[in-house]
Amino acid sequence: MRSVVVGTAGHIDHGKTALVKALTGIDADRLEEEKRRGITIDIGFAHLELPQPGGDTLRLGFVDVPGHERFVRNMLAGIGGIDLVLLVIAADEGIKPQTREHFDICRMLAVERGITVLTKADTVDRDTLEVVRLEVEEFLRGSFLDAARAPIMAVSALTGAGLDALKQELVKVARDAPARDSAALARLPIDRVFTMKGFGTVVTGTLVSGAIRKEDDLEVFPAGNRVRVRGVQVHGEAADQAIAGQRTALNLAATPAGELARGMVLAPPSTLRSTSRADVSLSLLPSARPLKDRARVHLHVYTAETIAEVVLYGLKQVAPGQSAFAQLRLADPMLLLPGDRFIIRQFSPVITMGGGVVVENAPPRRIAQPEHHAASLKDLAEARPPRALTARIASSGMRGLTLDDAVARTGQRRDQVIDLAASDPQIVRLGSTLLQNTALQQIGDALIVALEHFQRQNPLVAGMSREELRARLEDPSPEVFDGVLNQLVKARRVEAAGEQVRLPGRGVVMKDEEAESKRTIEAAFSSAGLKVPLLKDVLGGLKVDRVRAQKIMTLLLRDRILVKLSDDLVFHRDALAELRKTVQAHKSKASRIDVAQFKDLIGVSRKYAIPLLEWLDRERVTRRVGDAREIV
Ligand SMILES: Nc1nc2c(ncn2[C@@H]2O[C@H](COP(=O)(O)OP(=O)(O)O)[C@@H](O)[C@H]2O)c(=O)[nH]1
Ligand SMILES: [Mg+2]
Repeated sequence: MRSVVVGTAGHIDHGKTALVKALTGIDADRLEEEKRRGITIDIGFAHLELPQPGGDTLRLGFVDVPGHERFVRNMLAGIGGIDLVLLVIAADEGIKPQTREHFDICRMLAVERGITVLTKADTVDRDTLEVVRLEVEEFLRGSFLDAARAPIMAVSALTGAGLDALKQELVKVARDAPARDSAALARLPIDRVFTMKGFGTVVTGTLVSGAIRKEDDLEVFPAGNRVRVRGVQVHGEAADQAIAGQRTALNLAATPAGELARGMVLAPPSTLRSTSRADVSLSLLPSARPLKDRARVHLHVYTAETIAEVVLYGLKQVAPGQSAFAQLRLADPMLLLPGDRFIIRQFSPVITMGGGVVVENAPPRRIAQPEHHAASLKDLAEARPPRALTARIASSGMRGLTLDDAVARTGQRRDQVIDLAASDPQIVRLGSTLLQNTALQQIGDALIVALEHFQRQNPLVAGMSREELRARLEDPSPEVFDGVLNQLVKARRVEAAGEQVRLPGRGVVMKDEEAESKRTIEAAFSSAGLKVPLLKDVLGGLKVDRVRAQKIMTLLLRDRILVKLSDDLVFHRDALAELRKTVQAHKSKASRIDVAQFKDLIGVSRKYAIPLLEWLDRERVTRRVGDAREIV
């Protein structure tokens, strides 16, 4: 069964609510005040099932919006996420200000299809109807509702004339509407929250992507709290799940209605992130005033609204009718994803001035070259999944993009991201990081250059420690660094031994007496256990001179064969490993140990005991508590 969401648009009193009622039998004006005053104040809802050719049923969810200029912000909460629009124009009045404003909003939100409906056809004669039709055709020329593509239909909600033809046309237009992405992560912008006797809290909205099932846990954005779905309703009927493109009601367990509000969004927990900054492409209406850099505007995205500062990239202002890339800085965080459409309204007086599309929801904080940045945004703006992911990985350069970031920045599920990455030969996955093959090669080349440089400068040193080498590069994550290094080792471009990395065949060339001295030093410390000799005594007894002896020491320390705990205390790594075991084993007898007990346990003097205990603290084998140690 196919579901589409239909929105109304048009000037007040042009017959939107009457049309929805004539089509569905449902009065979308649900508020007491709306009924009393006879005008729509907030968005209302209705639904209709129509048979489709081929026997399948089409489900239409209607969002009826207010036409009054004072309630445009309510209209905006309803119109985001619709699949097609009914642009309603009364035959006896023709085009009015909110006909224009609502139509502009639909265009800015990139609504792609709809039907223009001339209502109240019963109130005018045939000639007048034709005049209005011509006026409307002229008004729509070149737009998505151009009469050459989208029909203009005359109806009367009073007499029912034209309603059947309109229903048939709805089936046709709905058939061409592309299905929303039900495979992506679910997102439900909340448009209503209420309490139902015997049920508890209910929220409704148009599910813009993904699917929501009974018993799902969801996160509330931007608040961050969790809710559980006790029940799902689609088009007023209980369902096991709601899928993208459906008007959806969720009954939430143990969540007071006061914790939720229009503008919040529900999505799977720990996947997406709210943001206070977004890079966007925006356009101004020809009727708008110029938009200055740093101007404040009202921002509307789906059912949410906040105030945003518009920071232009390399421009002083945007002229009416023009487009530009900009960063929006939001007064309140929102959940935004690339491709989300938005409307901006002038700060004061509040009138619609333009709209656009979110390009990036995690833009860099500092932009060194705004023009260059705008160009890269152009690439990203044009990229739809799966290209959107590839483009983001490309722009992440040598740092790469983690799977978590990829999910939060594209709205694709983790397994989709993994599959996309796996199917693209240009992309490599190292653990949880994705990066471009070319970036991987760049890191590899930079690593070799750093290593060559180091070994030229330090001919007596066998190699570089992994950490030091990583620090010389543009700070790749440990898993990227390890991945690159492993590849280089496999390709025999470098050699890795424990902590040390070196160019092949570039081990230290030692003279015989140096090699012998190295063995002597190591043996002296190895055999001493924790009762180590004084460093100067060991060095003094070598066959090589002081400078060489010092270099050999440096080597042993760099390779972590020896570990220095203070100026004159050096231990062999095996002795320290032994110490660690002894202390850990002691835990079965006592979880605490004081200095005296420690001295007894390992048989050393206080002079040794203190630095050793401090080393154990640093290694997190023990934790200092007062004068004693807790064994962790
Ligand atoms: N004669 C006639 N009156 C209509 C028709 N459709 C709506 N109306 C009347 O026009 C007024 C405004 O209609 P409504 O649906 O509330 O307009 P909305 O503000 O666009 O929702 C109401 O008094 C309706 O009864 C129609 O097709 N024919
Ligand atoms: Mg109405």
